[in-house]
Amino acid sequence: MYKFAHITDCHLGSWRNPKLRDLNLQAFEKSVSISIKEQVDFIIITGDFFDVNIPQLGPVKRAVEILKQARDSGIPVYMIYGSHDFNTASISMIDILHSAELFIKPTEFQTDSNSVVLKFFIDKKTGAKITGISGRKIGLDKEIYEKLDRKNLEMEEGFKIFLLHKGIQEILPLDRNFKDSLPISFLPKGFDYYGGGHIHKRLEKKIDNSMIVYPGPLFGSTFQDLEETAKGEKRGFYIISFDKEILDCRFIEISEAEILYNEIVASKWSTEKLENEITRNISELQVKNKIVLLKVKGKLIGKRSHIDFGKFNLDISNKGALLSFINTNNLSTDELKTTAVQSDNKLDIEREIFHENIKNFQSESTLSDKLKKQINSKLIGNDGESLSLSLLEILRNDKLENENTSSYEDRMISSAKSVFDEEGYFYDI
Ligand SMILES: [Mn+2]
Repeated sequence: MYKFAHITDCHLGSWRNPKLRDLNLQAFEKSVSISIKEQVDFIIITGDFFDVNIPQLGPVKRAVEILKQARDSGIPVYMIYGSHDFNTASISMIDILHSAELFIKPTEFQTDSNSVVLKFFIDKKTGAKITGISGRKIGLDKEIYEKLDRKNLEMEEGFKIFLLHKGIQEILPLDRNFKDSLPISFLPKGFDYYGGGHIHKRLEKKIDNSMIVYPGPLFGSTFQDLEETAKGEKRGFYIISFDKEILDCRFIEISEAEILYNEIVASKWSTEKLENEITRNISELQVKNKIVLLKVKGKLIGKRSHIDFGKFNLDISNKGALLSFINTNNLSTDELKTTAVQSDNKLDIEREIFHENIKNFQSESTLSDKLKKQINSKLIGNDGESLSLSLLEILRNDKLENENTSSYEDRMISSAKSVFDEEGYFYDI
């Protein structure tokens, strides 16, 4: 009997928050160390290994070390790319790992105008025949599937695995809208195992003698992922046992941190009422060592800016939470009234809008009085208006061609800081 592990959607390097970024890397490390302990014969990874095509070097170093652990244990890794991993216009980090032979990419094909002929990669030890198609940005891989020479693949004898980074319409749950999926008829029939990535939900289905498995992300890369984990979605990977056919599919849960999700729905509440409800809610929560997600939604009478959400975050942290996030995206208020402006040119209109809205500005109550005073002197009135206009000017800069999101963000942040440099930083001494 042989075994392989199926891991997907690691999104290594995702999360700006260092604790979350680390938990995500830990989840990957754990999945590989369990695979080594279980003595699997090989590992398959079905895309979105990295979160962006040029990730930060810290997570890359960890990823390389972990992949090397598998290699040193004699376990080959077969990996296809996901839509997040690469950019067709330039070299991506994943290509460098591939050049260093940290994994095998079983996606080679020959093509002419009418057909795409995929090549099988035969795993030396087990004889398993592996092939697959990497995911691309929406739609670009559709042509490959349309022209795929399925007959050749179907005629091949032996234990066969097909890897894809795309949803299959027939097995996706109906209650959610998944973009970018294909009908099952586009896939070659009769493979023993179809390993899927891209869908951030665990799916498992047997059709005739074939198993179709989407393990879902190892940890998750968005707040929606974490919210679903908190609501009971299990995260992890699969270990599959086989000889001439599949003998067993086992899901291994990876849970690096408990996630607590809570919702507060305001129904035309005053700011005082909402503040009291949040305080009561927080006092009742058991948050120790948990990631806390608090969603505050509904309708508020009064100004949202009068509620100091930063303070509530601090309260949750002080109770021992690992991390806390308060999401107020769906909290509507009547504070965003239309601002009437008189001017007819863009710059004056912008200045007037800042002039009107800056009146609502309030600094966070947890700051020291000294700091508040400094902040107020810079951010309110005419100074505040000039500062806002300079920042707006910087925000007009678009992402450059081939510039990835994190270097774009770094560039924007350092330009924005230069505005504060001229004006003077805020010091709490
Ligand atoms: Mn993904």
